[in-house]
Amino acid sequence: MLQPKPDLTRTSYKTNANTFLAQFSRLGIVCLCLAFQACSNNGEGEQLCSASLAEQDEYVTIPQGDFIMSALPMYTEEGSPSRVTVQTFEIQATEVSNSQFGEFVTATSYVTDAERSRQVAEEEGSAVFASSSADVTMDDESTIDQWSLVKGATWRKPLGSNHAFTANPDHPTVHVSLRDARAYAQWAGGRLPTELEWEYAASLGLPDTSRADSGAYDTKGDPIANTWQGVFPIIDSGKDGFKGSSPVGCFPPSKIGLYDMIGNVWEWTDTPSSQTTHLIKGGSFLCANNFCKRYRAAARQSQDIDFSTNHIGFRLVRATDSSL
Ligand SMILES: [Ca+2]
Repeated sequence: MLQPKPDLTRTSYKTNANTFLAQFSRLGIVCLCLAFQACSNNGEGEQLCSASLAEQDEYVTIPQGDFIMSALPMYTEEGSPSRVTVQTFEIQATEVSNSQFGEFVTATSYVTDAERSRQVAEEEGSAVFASSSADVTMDDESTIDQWSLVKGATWRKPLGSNHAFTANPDHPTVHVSLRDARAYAQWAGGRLPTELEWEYAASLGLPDTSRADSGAYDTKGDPIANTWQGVFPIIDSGKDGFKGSSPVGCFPPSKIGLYDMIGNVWEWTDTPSSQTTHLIKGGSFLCANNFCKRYRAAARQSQDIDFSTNHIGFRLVRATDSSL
């Protein structure tokens, strides 16, 4: 049965997690979460990384072909399956990393929307989610246990300027708006993928297109992408090796050599869903079985184009040499 689309607008980022906390508290599931925590690992997992730094700059050629878009839909907004044809293009093997985005900022002195909002409006900021189980250093006064709008949360300081945590160069860059992602793309000589291109590339790489979650879990139920294991938003067991984002390319590549198409961070597309929103794809480290099974190629989410969060990044596409 299809499930309704959640309301994830700018203001509701603060309320969704609170609602779930209240529900789970009433059900007494906190005890269950403590059990999860007892058996969780430390979430570091850096040793799992398989993509080399060189692969951060690589593109994979996607051949012309057709595929079933919106296959195995799970939520209302995903619509119905349909066969569509896609022209050839190239797509980045990994999500754009902080290191790559930093090169762009150094070269252009670009200022992101999240950085601008910190300067111009008291109520503005970028959305941050950090659970109490996240492996980051926080002081007592600024601990965040659900979504919050945080002034000073930027790609440089994903949890805000008051936190000691500084962006890892190899993690996907986050707190980027659509404008920010497009600016990087123009500088780097690429563009953002359409939803069609993104979903086609993700689908080609799935281990088993007959299983909706085959990009996130293997046939034994073990994670093969960075999502959330445990009861969202209370406890992330980190069974996949990471609580929060992971360095780009830390999980096995897809069948066609793409990393993190499923999970890690959502990715901007250049496909609008309204006058003020664009579609994001792929799910993130916050997608959990009990809340957001959007760790699938067909999943789609609308996102305010001038807004940013710590679980949305992007990757680029470009024309193939033969089509230039
Ligand atoms: Ca994870």
